[in-house]
Amino acid sequence: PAAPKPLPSYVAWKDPAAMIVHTSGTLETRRSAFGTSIITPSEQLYIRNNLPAPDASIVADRDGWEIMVEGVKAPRKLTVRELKTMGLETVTMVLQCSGNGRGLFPNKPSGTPWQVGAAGCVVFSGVPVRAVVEALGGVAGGAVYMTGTGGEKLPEGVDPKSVMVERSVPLAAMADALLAWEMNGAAMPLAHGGPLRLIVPGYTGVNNVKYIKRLAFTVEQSDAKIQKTGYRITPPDQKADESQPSVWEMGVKSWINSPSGEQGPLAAGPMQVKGVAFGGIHAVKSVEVSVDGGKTWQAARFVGPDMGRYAWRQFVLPVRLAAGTHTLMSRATDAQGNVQPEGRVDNVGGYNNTSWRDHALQVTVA
Ligand code: MSS
Repeated sequence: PAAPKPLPSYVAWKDPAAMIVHTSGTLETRRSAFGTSIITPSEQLYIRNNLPAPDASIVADRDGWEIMVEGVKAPRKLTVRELKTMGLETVTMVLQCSGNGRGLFPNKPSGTPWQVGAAGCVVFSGVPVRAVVEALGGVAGGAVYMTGTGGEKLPEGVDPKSVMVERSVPLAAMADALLAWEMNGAAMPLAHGGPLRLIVPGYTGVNNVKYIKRLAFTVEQSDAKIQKTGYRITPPDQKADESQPSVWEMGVKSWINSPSGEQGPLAAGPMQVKGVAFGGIHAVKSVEVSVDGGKTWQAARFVGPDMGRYAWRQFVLPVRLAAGTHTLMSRATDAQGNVQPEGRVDNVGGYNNTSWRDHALQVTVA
């Protein structure tokens, strides 16, 4: 096998043993690296950059970073220093790429073949967007979307709209959204969007715009390519267009992290089946585990504190496995009674794979 790719220099501080480097802009957390203490350490959190990360000079003066707020009664530029006077909230949440699980689609859609590791559970702190909006007189008439623009320098000689990271989400998402400057108890790393990142709990990764330089309340969705035709649930064999659902809210999902089968045959006898479960936009309520390929299911137990609606919960089920091959899988239910589906919704981009069958693990017991 080819030697593992080294960490790109802008994320040289990541834990190399925990990461699978797909490309310089796509790094996945190894299944075996998810511990059982809920929070994903920043050094082990996945990375997805649609554009090269900005220069480190943008975090030299974090408090001086400016964001333009538009589509409010009193639009204006605000510095992070000013935002810090306007409010403070903390949210623990699952940050998950829209394409997490793409590598489990049998037809191998183009894009990074993520397994389960384009996700993590992290703590963000910042000012609630609604506090900022209130301070600026409220949302201006007619706006139904919240649109965030990333602060990357765009490559020259190409249409800016074709590359810029600008995402619109329904205005309702403002209720729990933050402009965050801190992650996991430290200043927001540049690679994760420092100095300032838009946080939209319950929505897929792409909607959480890094190095945000503009927040606008808009009547229309952004006309950037990443919004218009990118990140849409495009049916197989069709072309992406604006009539198809945008990849926004996350659905109920779970997977097993251990035993992973990665370390070769397991010793027969007692073992703890462990994994993560989350509801996406709703809280997760319960999770079941099957060790016989989905024929029978047993309720697993959540371990550790409940960190709120948007966080994942880790689960455990003690089992005894005899010699042979076993298929392990998990299936979560959210607080609204939505059950993680057996199948996936096929789509060109390979987005939103929550299928419990696709996430099954084969383990060999000797
Ligand atoms: N933002 C910006 N500005 N840029 C870019 O590139 N990306 C996306 C988000 N945001 C971007 C942004 C994506 S796509 C994702 S996932 C996320 O981010 C990730 O994060 P981290 O921190 O992990 O890297 Mo898919 O849906």
